[in-house]
Amino acid sequence: MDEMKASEQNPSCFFRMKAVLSSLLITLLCTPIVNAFGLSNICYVVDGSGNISSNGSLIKISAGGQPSAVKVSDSGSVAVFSGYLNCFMLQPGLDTDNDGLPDEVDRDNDNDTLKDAFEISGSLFSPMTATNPNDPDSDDDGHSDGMEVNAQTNPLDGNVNLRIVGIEIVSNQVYVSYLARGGVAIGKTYVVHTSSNIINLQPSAVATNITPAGGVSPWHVVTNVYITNLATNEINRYYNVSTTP
Ligand SMILES: [Ca+2]
Ligand SMILES: [Ca+2]
Ligand SMILES: [Ca+2]
Ligand SMILES: [Ca+2]
Repeated sequence: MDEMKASEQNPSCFFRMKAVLSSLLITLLCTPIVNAFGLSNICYVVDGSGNISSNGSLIKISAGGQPSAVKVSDSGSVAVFSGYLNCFMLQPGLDTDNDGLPDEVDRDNDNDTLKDAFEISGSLFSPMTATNPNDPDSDDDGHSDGMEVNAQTNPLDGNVNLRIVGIEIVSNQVYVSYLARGGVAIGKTYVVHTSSNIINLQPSAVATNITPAGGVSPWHVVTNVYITNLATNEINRYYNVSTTP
């Protein structure tokens, strides 16, 4: 789409300038003009299942499950489809994640392990939640969009991610509190690991197949607590919480 724009702008610029400037000077002048306006706003319509319109064209959009209609152009005519419009900026030649692939050919602009198409559609989150294809951490909470897919935490809420929020010792018992997702079947269970040595960390699972209950729809955030007895003469112990799969 952007290469087409550049090729359309170059000839018009060339012919406009040809009468007064040499072709070499035209090239020098026109190239930065095209680049300066090369920042494109790419838009997709996303349907109720998180599917985006094919090849970026605004056609074949399912009407299922959408709250309102969006008018889009369909081969020159105007049609009404249901869905939501999602846009992001694409600058040809920019390599957002410095992996050697410019954004226009990189399927994962920001290297957060979520492909651009999934970020636009939001279909890997439940509920469906679009993220920024040009920002590896859309809510700036230190947990990448890809990590938040794995944990099924809200990628647009910087206060919520999978993390331990407290470790307390009360009456010879250890309370390990962590933010989790409860109440709904998301295909994830939680695992608590522990280790006595953070330098040579070799954690072992002490609790598996944890399925927290509760939380408020749609993200069902809960503070879950793992409780264990404090070992005799124990000085240091470290904990880690993860999801499976
Ligand atoms: Ca890249
Ligand atoms: Ca990405
Ligand atoms: Ca992202
Ligand atoms: Ca995040």
